[in-house]
Amino acid sequence: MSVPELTPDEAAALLNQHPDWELAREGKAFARTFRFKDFSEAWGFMSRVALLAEMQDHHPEWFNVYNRVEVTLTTHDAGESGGLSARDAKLAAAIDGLLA
Ligand code: H2B
Repeated sequence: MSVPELTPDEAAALLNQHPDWELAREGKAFARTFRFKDFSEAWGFMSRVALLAEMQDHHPEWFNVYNRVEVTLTTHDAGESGGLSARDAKLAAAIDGLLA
């Protein structure tokens, strides 16, 4: 099912609200790198994000090496071949909320 993509203005506003994130993939994704004390803390974070993702039925792309977790949010169902949507904005806010 198609989901509306954020407009460039909406994407800029999202970035403004989340200065630790960046637009990626030519504005089609939202990305942040997290660093933790060690692998255990990184994995704990990933477990909590996984629960959020299941609750929201919206799932991150991510890459983990030891204490580093690179998170990329994009909506597969947005636009013609994926893009940023309100679902990404909601999950980014929830992820930031875990660390607040
Ligand atoms: N996650 C992401 N990142 N994008 C989606 O379009 C998406 C998802 N769609 N999680 C959901 C699941 C969809 O495939 C299921 C069937 O609801």
